[in-house]
Order: sequence, then structure tokens, then C-alpha cells
Amino acid sequence: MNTNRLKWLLAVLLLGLLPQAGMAATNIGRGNWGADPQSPDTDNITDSATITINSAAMAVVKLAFMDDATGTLVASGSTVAAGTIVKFMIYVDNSTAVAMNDVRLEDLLNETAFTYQAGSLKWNTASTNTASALATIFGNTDTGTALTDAISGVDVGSADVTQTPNDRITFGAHSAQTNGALNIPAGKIAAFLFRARVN
Ligand SMILES: [Ca+2]
Ligand SMILES: [Ca+2]
Ligand SMILES: [Ca+2]
Repeated sequence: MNTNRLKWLLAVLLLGLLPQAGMAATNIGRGNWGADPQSPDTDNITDSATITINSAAMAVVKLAFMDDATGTLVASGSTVAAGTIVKFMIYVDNSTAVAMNDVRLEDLLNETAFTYQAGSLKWNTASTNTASALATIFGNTDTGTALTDAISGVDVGSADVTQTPNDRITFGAHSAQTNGALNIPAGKIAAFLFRARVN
């Protein structure tokens, strides 16, 4: 394969891996007097300037760590001894200047492969700054606020192990697990952590 073809192939592969680019939505308010507004704007009332609103595509990140406070990653594809307990962390980074309200997250945990550890839900109260180092996100969450497994509006998370074949762990006002609403302020990360045994 020649170099150009290889570069092209690599570019295509990378594009497939990158998050979707944000969308730019543009709009104009038009007006006229004595007739409908005209486009282009040659009538009696000058139209508004174009207003552009950008939308960013957010992503959920899920990682596994050793069951201690070191924040040591367990890479996807790793092999561990049966019975090992890991910490799973999932988070969303709201890098925008606008709050994300009513965010809902769902983690379906295969109950054959993993055993959810009762009472292990925690979160960082969406207080970690956007683009923080992974160690900071982990630290803030690992030492964060406990969430009850129970489904109620008292807090933003719950674990329903009665579901099968996957236990269902949710955050935010999920329709099947009505937790409290999860709102992520502008420029903040909401991160959650729970423990599970690898069976
Ligand atoms: Ca006009
Ligand atoms: Ca709860
Ligand atoms: Ca179950």
C-alpha cells in the first residue's frame, strides 16, 4: 500500500473513532410592513442579524479501576482473577457554557458476569471542573457523596438488582427508576462510581 493510501485509510479510521462534531443552527427573524417579509431582505423592515446556536455532542465515558483509592485503571480487555472487585466509574463532561438539565444515565450490568456490591453508589455532586485530569475525576467521585440503592427522588441514583439478566443502575429521572433529576452545570463533570465483583 502506498503512503498516501495509508494516510487516507488512517484518516477514515480516526474519523470513525472521533466524537460527532457539534451542529451549528442558524436563524433569522424577518419582518415587513404592508406585505409579507421578503428574502433577500429588500423590504420596509430590516430583518434581524443571523443568530447561530452551536450544539455539542456529549459523550458518556465508562472506566474500571482497582478496588482501592489509587485510581489504578483496569483496562478494557484485562484479565483478572475470578472474585476480583472493581470500581466502575461513568461520567459526562459538560464542556459547554449551558447547563444540561434532566440528564439520564443507565448502566446495564450483566448479573452473570458481575455481582453489584450493595450500597456502593457514589457521585461527585457534579462539582468537578470540565476537562479535569482523570485522577481528579476519580478522586472527587471515590471520596464523593453516597447514593442509596433505593429508587426514590431523595437522590440521583439507584441500583435495581431485581432486573434480569442485567441489573440496572441508573442516574437521573429515568422513567423506570425515578431518581431525582440530574442537572449538570455549565463547565462541570457529573461522575458516578459503584463496585462490582467479577464472577
Ligand atoms: Ca425584512
Ligand atoms: Ca437512591
Ligand atoms: Ca438481577
